[in-house]
Amino acid sequence: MNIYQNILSAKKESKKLVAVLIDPEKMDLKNITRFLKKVHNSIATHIFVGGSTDINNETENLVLAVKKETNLPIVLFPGDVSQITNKADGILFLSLLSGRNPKYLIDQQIEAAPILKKTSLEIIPTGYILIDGKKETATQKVSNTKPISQENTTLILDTSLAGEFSGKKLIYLEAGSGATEVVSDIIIKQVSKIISVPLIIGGGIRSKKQLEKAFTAGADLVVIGTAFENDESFFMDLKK
Ligand code: 1GP
Repeated sequence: MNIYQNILSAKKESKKLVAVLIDPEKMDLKNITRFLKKVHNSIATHIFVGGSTDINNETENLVLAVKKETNLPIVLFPGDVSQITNKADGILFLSLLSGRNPKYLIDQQIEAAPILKKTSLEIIPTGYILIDGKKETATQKVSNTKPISQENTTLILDTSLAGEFSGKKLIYLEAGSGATEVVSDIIIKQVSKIISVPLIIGGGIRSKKQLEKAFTAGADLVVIGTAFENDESFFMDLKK
């Protein structure tokens, strides 16, 4: 499975991708079969696993449970180095480019490197950029960094470009889990125009309308977590 090549091909063919984000702290393993049935009946193309924290070290168990029942690619979206498991298919190797906290710019990556070297995970370098979603999010708290204001388009564009020029294969604009304001279509439009690597958008997307708006603006892959956790009937709107 070559996750990145598939994302690139999808972008080329203008096929839009949807990742369901499963947070190991929130998903009860007992519900995984029922949950995945809904995922499989929906337009979801990827499963992301991760959260800002995973206090009980549930990531590996969750990945194993998901893997048993899906053929969709399972991609780690880790809050930190403790959430790495070889049982997944790939990992977003994130650098928090919007922040100035060395821990999330390079320290965690150095700690992760020797662990990743021993795995067969597909490593996908990703520039992770927090955008103000009008709600203090877990990522902000944990990373002790501030998001970029949606008004500061220049900084968002320059940060995205700097990410691409430093070799990031994906740029991820993140309004934060449960954001009350999603990344605006104006920003998505401008960033997707200026970068040539695929663009991921996430944070606060709760309706098909918002999802389509993000796609029309230029998102290649949209990540949805909270909307499925709170109301699984949302999957009905995203039926194949
Ligand atoms: C958060 O981008 C993801 O890391 C998804 O956000 O939970 O708001 O869908 P939501």
